[in-house]
Amino acid sequence: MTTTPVRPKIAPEIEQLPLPPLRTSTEIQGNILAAFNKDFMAFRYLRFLAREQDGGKGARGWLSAILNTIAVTAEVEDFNEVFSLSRRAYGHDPENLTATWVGVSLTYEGLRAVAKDPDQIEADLAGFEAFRDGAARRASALNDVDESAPDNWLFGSDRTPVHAVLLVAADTEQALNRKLENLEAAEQAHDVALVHQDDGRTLPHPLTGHEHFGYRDGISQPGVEGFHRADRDNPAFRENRAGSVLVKAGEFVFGQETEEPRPPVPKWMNDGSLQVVRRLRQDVPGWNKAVAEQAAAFEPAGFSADRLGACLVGRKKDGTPLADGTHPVTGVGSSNNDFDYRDDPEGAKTPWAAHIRRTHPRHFTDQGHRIMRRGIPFGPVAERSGDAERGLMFVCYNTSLEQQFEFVQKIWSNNPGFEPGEGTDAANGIDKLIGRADEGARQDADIRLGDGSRGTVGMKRFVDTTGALYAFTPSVTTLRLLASNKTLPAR
Ligand code: N7H
Repeated sequence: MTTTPVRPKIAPEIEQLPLPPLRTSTEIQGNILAAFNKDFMAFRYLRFLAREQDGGKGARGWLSAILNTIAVTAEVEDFNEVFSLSRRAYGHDPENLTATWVGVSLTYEGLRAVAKDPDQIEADLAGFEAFRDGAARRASALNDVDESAPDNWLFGSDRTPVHAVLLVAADTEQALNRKLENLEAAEQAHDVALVHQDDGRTLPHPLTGHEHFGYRDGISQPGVEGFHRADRDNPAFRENRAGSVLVKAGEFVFGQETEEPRPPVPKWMNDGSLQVVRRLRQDVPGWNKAVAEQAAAFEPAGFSADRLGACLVGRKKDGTPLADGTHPVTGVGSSNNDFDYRDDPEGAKTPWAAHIRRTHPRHFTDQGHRIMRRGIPFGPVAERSGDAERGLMFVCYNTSLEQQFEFVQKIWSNNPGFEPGEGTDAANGIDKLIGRADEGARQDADIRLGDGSRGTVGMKRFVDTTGALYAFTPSVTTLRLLASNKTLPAR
């Protein structure tokens, strides 16, 4: 019998190595470790209408109906690997290679509504305070106030509670709509109501791969031990991704080793993750105008808006970091992430206020505060439709909201007294892209560059939270147990 190889053999030696253990997981849902890298996405926030009358029967029926459409790590990464190998081998996207993926997550209330024993959920999650509270109750601690307050949210507030979230990802609008029709039918059949839907879209050329302020996104991600291979010469880093440190898998998936010891979790949480979804509206004309005005006040005169924008992000619009690279380019893959801030303790090249430095201070901190980002823009580009809303559907996965997502937002981005470690004088203001300090604290950021350029950026934030939630993304086994009303395995 002849078999046709699925993958192009551009690197036979690597092809023959055994796959890392998590790479073949059919338990861990897609998008946690293996990204839903698709141009068309829908976020459906759902509520179980009949849970009080039927004791969760409808919700379980719905879960059973969608179970076999849930994408898992192995299939998503197989697809992504073939896709990128073909791109590298032939220089263009492979033809006729498409896939539509669905992921499902449950909020704390959603889990309690579906589970056979809601008291068990409550007891098992006693240590997960942020998840139990939900995003709306954590809003004021994260300074989601005024325009960003839950009262104004499209989903996730007390007015707009959510039990489940579906992420649907496809290659074309038609494929996405076809899948959405099936999902809608399942919802209707089981008394599941749509609270709100967001549509994520990759921006059109020339902004493809960039977000609405114009900056290239999706460059820096943690590598994951047991999912990505280690680089042969630098085993602390991911293969073919210079600068991408390998982080313990337990930071993103329950049941695996974490960077620092954490209390054990019940068995039913294994192979699951905590998902953060934030609909972050961006005021693009407001940002552009303010950055130009603030740059004009810098000394000496002539400091450009582009340069200030790059200082606030830490990268130029094309993704080039302000930091110098650590190693010369030696192999395949992009080197635009191969840097740290070791030679720049004062922020003379990459200001401490820069978004990428604030959200990941690299060697100034340990790896216990990393997040796996899976965002996609929503809304039309600013020049095409001035009035419509636009922004970023920010999604990330982690296993401790307190130590990871909330830590980054609150202890780092929002904090004018930010202390990354000893030997630095970094308390020079907040992350002006996403940060907001406590009321009464300083809301600005000082920038003092090596060439003597200097100024203080006092503009307001042009990113508002317009919906948010925390959800649990269970393993396939746990989804099955929930759907069939079985008892969940404890510790
Ligand atoms: Fe951020 N932006 O377009 O300016 N982000 N981000 N982010 N972000 C990053 O390196 C952006 C947000 C992180 O490892 C880049 O991939 C925008 C939140 C982290 O070096 C750009 C919004 C949080 C990193 C942006 C937004 C983070 C990162 C550079 C909201 C967490 C990696 C591209 C509208 C609380 C840092 C890249 C590293 C990178 C933008 C939100 C975190 C361009 C517009 C809410 C950890």
